[in-house]
Amino acid sequence: GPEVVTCGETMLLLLAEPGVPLEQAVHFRRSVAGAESNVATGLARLGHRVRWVGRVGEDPAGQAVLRELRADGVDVTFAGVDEQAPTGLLLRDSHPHRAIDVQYYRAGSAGSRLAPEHIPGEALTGVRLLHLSGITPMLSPTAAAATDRLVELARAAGAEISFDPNVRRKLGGAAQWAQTAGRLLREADLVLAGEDELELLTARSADDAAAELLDGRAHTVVIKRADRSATALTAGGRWDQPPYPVPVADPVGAGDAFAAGYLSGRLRELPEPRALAEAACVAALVVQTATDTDGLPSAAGRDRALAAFTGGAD
Ligand code: KDG
Repeated sequence: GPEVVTCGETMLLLLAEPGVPLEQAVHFRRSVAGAESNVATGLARLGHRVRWVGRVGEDPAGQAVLRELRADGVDVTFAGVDEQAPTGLLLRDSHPHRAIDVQYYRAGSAGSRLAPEHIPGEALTGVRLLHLSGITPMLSPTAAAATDRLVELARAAGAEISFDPNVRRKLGGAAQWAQTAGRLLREADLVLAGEDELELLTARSADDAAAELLDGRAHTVVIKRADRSATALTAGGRWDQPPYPVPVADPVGAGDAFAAGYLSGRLRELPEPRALAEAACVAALVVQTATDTDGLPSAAGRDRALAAFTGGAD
């Protein structure tokens, strides 16, 4: 069985040709996108056994989503097909500097109709880690109830819970994010969050929020900063990780790549600085390529890149 389970909505992505604003774009590349399945793909390529749970429509987009996940070795045994609703779509452009235009066509989608009854108890049997994001509970009340069920199942299985808020302002206002994702934030054993996200969800500075989470359930909080550096905080100390300098082609997916890199390090019980370095390395590989997942490396690819980034010093 899998070591890791993730759950969320995965959509068909239509990505405009590089640099062209969405409104002007004529040529699109088809890919798949979903924060949690991006993490699953990242972990699978790094050699971990990982399962994605979610719903797609009974349509070609849904087939494409499942086929791509399967091709990367992600277990989709517990992915479901909704005969009444379509697979969600995401259209976006990409640009290294200006803000990226993301348009969702996901209201009422199959993924957003996820509900607790779609998650059988066996979905988490023997699992070490459940990874969730704040997007899923923001999709619908039934999807929020599904994340509650996953949290219960993870606890019953003795699995850890990692959480990335992944705040997407198009999915709701600040108060709704604070309430809905804030609840999951406090259930997590391991938090990976942007500085601004921690501020939004807790109405405190990121450092105060981290201290409070560490006083609660969390054993580790990783804060990702706007300058792309990161800090890991635990009861045992604090470690800073600078970003590896690379040319950015498409920054979307960097957070998911960072999470996959970091969680892989933690699953292999590496020391904190090494897990952070691997996280930064995987993120640096993903931002150099188009789509959310093109740049996600194999374990060997990660090790080669990290050796190059650190001058072979590690
Ligand atoms: O994390 C990258 C995501 O933004 C993308 O894959 C789509 O899940 C997605 C979302 O809801 O924005």
